[in-house]
Amino acid sequence: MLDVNKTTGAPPVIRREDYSPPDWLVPDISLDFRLGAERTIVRATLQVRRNGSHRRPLLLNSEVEAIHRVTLNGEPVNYWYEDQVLRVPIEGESATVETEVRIAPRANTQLMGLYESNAMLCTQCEAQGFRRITPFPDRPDVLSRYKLRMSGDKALYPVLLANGDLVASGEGEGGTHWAEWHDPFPKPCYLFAMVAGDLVANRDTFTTMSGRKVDLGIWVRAGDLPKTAHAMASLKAAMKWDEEVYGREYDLDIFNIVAVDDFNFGAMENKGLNIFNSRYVLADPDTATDADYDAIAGVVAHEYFHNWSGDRVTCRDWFQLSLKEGFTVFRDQSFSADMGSHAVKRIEDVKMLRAAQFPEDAGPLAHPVRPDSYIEISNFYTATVYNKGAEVIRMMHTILGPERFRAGTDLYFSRHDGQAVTCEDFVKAMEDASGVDLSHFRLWYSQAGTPRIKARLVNRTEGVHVALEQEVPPTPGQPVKQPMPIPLRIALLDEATGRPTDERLIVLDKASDEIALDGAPARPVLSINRDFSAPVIVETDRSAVDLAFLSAHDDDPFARYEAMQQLMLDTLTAAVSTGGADHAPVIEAVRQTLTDANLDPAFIAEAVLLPSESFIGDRMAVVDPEAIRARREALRADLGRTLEPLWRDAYRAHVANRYAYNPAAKGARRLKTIALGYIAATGAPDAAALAKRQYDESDNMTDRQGALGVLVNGYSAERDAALQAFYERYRTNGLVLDKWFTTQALSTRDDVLDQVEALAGHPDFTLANPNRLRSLVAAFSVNQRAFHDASGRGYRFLADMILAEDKLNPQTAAKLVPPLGRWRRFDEGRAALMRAELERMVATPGLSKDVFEQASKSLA
Ligand code: B3K
Ligand code: ZN
Repeated sequence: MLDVNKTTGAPPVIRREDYSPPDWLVPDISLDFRLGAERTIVRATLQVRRNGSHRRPLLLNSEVEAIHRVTLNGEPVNYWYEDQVLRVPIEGESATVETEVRIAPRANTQLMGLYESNAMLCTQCEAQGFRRITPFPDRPDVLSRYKLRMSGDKALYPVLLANGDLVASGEGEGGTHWAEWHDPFPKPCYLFAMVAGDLVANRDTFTTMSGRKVDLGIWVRAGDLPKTAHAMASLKAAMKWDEEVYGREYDLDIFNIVAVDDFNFGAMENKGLNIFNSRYVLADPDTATDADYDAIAGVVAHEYFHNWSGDRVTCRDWFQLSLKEGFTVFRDQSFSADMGSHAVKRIEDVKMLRAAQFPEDAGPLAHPVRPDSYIEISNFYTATVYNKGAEVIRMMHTILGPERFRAGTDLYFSRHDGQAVTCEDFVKAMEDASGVDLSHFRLWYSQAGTPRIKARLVNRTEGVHVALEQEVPPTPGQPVKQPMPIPLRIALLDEATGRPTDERLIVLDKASDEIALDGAPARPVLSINRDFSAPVIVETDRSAVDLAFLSAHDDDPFARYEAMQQLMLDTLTAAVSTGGADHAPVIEAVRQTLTDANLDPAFIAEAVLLPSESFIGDRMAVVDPEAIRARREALRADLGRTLEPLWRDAYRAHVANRYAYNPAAKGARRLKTIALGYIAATGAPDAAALAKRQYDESDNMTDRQGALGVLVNGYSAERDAALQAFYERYRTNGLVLDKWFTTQALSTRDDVLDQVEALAGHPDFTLANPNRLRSLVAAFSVNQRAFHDASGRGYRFLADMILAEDKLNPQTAAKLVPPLGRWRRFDEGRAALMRAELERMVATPGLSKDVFEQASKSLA
């Protein structure tokens, strides 16, 4: 139901400045669940305590099917239920409030609260799902100790799990059984979880740094057990890493993970009982790609790390979401870098930031890392809060250095253990532990928009200087910006020898500045924002020659990659605006990289890939999807043809013998398939056969999906045969079938829209499963050329899907809106068509506030 302002008809806006502490605390809660998929009865006993001196009633958020009973200190009470809030008048300073309600897990298509997925019952409470289970003050600064009892049919639900420790279990009447779980750590209700289902566990143990043994379990359906080894190895590695790098020890005797097929996002860090989208648990070489393996390790680590950064120290209110998410993403990125290649991981993280966060920061949905207002908090689990938030933490790490940063996190955890705190508390702990003043730095939390830096070298009589300017663009609600403190790692490379000067860190904190660089060589070339030290866009006056030089010599791997990307981007944007450009510098630079025997194949693979079509579009005043596609394909074909012998060498050199999952084998697989793509781009007559052979002979999903991804862009018989074979082989494996949908949605063929529309009518397509929906619809919306078809068909398709999904699952529907909000970046014809779809959505009766917020803000 849409809670609306009675005069304007719009749903209410929640503002950060309106925060006030809770009127009532709930130190203890006991829950009793009588489980059933059709109906579950929930009884809750809340011990409540007045917080401060006021006479206000106890307010409980409640979005349940039916409220059966409410009592106060054992007596019936005159409660009042309106606008999904249950108000209980209380005279004394403390009381016992009991409620009994009914909920309907099977009818819960929103997948928030208690719901059914594949015959299992499971929960999702963050951010505001607990109110769909039982009436409660559903806000993260109300922390409670939980006791839970659940009972249900033993045959349907042989396994009963919840947060904390199992304290008792037994048999009940009529084929039922029960279990009691107590969680000793006070927690906000968004971390509540329970699961009932027919599951088996991969069990293991971990001995903590103080010698305590922790029982680990990864719970899945029986047939999936062989696919849990990688998740378990990742979990143990993460537990060890958090002890070594942050001094954080696990605190309960049990840590469980449960895999669920129907899940709104990646996974959830509930205390002691993480619930995961099965795509971030299940893997074997036949069904999961290297990217899947890496993502599993990253997400398992992320959720585990939340045990401290999120659970032990949680958020005061939802505006502080980046307190736990930005910090935890930084922690998982650092973990994955330590487990593999720092250089490649940094490149991947920056690619992700540029693909998801930069466009958000440049569009109508731009918001600060710590937002000021929201209509629906689910819409703020964004790349800004997560990925830019992680960059903000990383910049503090860079400015303070690793030792002082660690002193800061130690202080943060000890000072705030068991509390619900703010981003400000985190920065304050960093300041207090390091003695470094971060007052100006706080702007990174409050100002939205990606800063743009202009940097150039200037010769002064005293020597070489770097001249810097910054500009932070206006964003909704923030027309004028202050200059930000921007940490930039800088070095100069000697054009004669290729040698770098010592790297130095400068912090640009004014609108413009000029900084002397000592010890400059005679012919210096600027290497800046090394390791991507700040999440900014850097413009320089470096020539194609300079960029090619850096792409061959820069000693910072990220800067080296970046020089090549910049060279490619400059070439492609020139080609799009003038209709043609000199490809030679790019071809030479790629040749150099491909033949540099000192480089790791995984790095080469990243370096030789052209920037994506959307990234090219992001750098243009008006995006021209057709021209971008045409010019990018022309450069790809030219690179393919001119360097064909090198691509064929690279292909042959990296045809792996047998599958192994390690950095070297992963890099070889990646470079091999990229080389295959370039061979196909030449139009070579044997390309389809080569790809089909890779498809047929591969012993792993990375190679198989890679081959399919190359074939799907062409018109060969091999393409149809491989797509058919893939479908037949994996039709019963939902996660792999998602790849089949995605690969087709990303095709560069002209008829992709027809294909996508047909796939939406495929019997295996469903709106009920968020993974499947995203595999087709979200994937299609990033296929720039196809989605932005001048007819507007792509826009209509997306809007139809959003409206259909909104009826089932508003949270997941709303996540699909942002591509339509980019209309300002396109020509008038496309902009009008995109706006028309947004207007159609906003005018739809019964629209959720989730989609309303995204669509109405996108129109503004
Ligand atoms: N904290 C959850 C995300 C919940 C999203 C709610 N809309 C997973 C994570 O970031 O670890
Ligand atoms: Zn998280």
